[in-house]
Amino acid sequence: MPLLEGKKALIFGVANHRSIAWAIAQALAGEGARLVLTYQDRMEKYVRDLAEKIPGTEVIPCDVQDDGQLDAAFARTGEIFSGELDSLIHCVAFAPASELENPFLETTRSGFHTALDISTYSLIGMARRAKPLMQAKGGSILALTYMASEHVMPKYNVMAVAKAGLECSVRYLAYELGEHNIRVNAISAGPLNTLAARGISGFTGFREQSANIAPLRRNIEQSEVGDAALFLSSNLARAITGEVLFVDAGYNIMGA
Ligand code: 0WE
Repeated sequence: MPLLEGKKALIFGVANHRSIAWAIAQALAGEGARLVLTYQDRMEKYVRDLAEKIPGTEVIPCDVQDDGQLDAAFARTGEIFSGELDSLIHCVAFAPASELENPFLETTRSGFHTALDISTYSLIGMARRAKPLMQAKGGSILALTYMASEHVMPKYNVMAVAKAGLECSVRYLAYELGEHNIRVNAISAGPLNTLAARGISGFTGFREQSANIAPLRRNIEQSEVGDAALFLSSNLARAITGEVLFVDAGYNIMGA
């Protein structure tokens, strides 16, 4: 039997065919999951075109900075999935470009606010709304993080603070939702060529360098994050919660 036969998944963060969220969508659907994808306004066309590749997939708008839109997205998801949700996938992050270019010392109050609102608080807001849909049978919540939350990576700046907060939120959510058999985990992915990474100067060189250092001597692919997400979303990971799983070809273990 497929790993996610009849399971219902809600995925935030598909922007285009390169999105990690899209790789996760394909991995979950490949094992029998039904999907709802949310999109940010300007990405509607890309997300609709992608959704058509997976029959039965529904697409709904959601700006994660707007509580009303989060309410509406979870209400609609409840309607589509008859009041049940098994898997919630959070693949959303943003900091204003200037905050990733300027020195960390120059981080603005508004840039900090935007980065932590979109990249960190949104997980808490989503988890609270997912709880009533998952309460009956339990469920899985998964977010994406990055190693720069623990080790300095030049220019990741306020996003590192946001990811540190996200990982800590994963632990607190795992604690509070555990009694409902709702598991909360994160995947810390190695660098991938996505829309989010393309806005970063010197990213290609950075990826080449990571491949040389990583024990597996290569970079990762989106599908490898998709497969790890499938595992964490499935019954195979039923005793795993509050965890950050590195999917980075081993890069994070290196000291030199
Ligand atoms: O989490 C990320 C990127 C997130 C991101 C990217 C952008 C670019 C466009 C957040 N906000 C924005 N804002 C924009 O205007 N990654 C893990 C990819 C990434 O970003 C880096 C990296 C890597 C890897 C930034 C500096 C150094 C390495």
